[in-house]
Amino acid sequence: MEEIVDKAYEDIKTMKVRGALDIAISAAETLKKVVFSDSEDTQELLQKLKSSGERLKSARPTAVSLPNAVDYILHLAGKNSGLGLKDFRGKLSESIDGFIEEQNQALKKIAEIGSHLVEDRDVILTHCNSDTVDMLLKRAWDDGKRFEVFCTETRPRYQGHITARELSSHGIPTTLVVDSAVHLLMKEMKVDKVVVGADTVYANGDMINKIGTSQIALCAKEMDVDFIVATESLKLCPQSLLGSKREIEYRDPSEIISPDKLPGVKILNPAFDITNADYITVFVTEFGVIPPEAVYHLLREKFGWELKL
Ligand code: RUB
Repeated sequence: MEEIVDKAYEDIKTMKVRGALDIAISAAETLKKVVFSDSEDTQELLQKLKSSGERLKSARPTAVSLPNAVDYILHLAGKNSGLGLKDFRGKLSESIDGFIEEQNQALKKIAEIGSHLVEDRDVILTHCNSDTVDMLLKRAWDDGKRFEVFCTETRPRYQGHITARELSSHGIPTTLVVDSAVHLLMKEMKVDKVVVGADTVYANGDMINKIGTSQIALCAKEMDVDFIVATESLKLCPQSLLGSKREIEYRDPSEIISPDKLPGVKILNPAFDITNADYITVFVTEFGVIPPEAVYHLLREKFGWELKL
């Protein structure tokens, strides 16, 4: 059992599994495996689920989808802790399947809703790689919209290459640019919309996404370009209602350059940044298109169970 959890932890930490939605689903799948690990009784299994969940949560600190997925599953486990081992396993594994299915449905719904925001001849800019954004753009293309997309390469891990490959192989005209080309591009290529994903969305409508996102939002604001965030409600941060700290992951400097190549130079590698709500036009969620001011209400509705803890 420990090996399964260790492997999932490593895969998330080393970004073999990456993207806020995928890491949440991977944690859920791992906990489902723990549900069927050797245990004497429900209480013992509950403890294993709790310790495995804590370990998985610590793999990456920024995307709230990860702790949300784990906390939700542990909440369900706690609710069913009065059941005998067999029933507990059956009930919890079914609920985990339900949770994963819900996320897949949310992804599809966002694509369906977000497709309406894309117009013919749009020039769209995206950053990093978001499954949610990819799905939305592919859906818009399948719905007959004809547009083009610029992808930033997204230093230092180049997730933009994944996006460019995905969209281009779907037939969408796609251009890759360096991250620092954004300001120029908005003017010269007349970008109509920025569409990005999210790792964490706060009660006040601020959001965290890949490093560089907030700079793009600043440019978009200056150029009067719509800044659209496609996000499942799983990325809403319930703790933000209680004033939680915002944690930005700093990754190993060697992802940027081998430190021996620059002796004496400190290298910083922040993986995410915070975009202020004022710079966001709308969020596209599975519940519809909402302005940043409406995030608070969605959060309260969705995470009622969490806030009672
Ligand atoms: C990925 C990233 C993505 C969000 C949303 O960062 O910032 O934009 O996670 O992705 P990393 P999705 O590559 O460091 O994980 O829509 O797939 O959840």
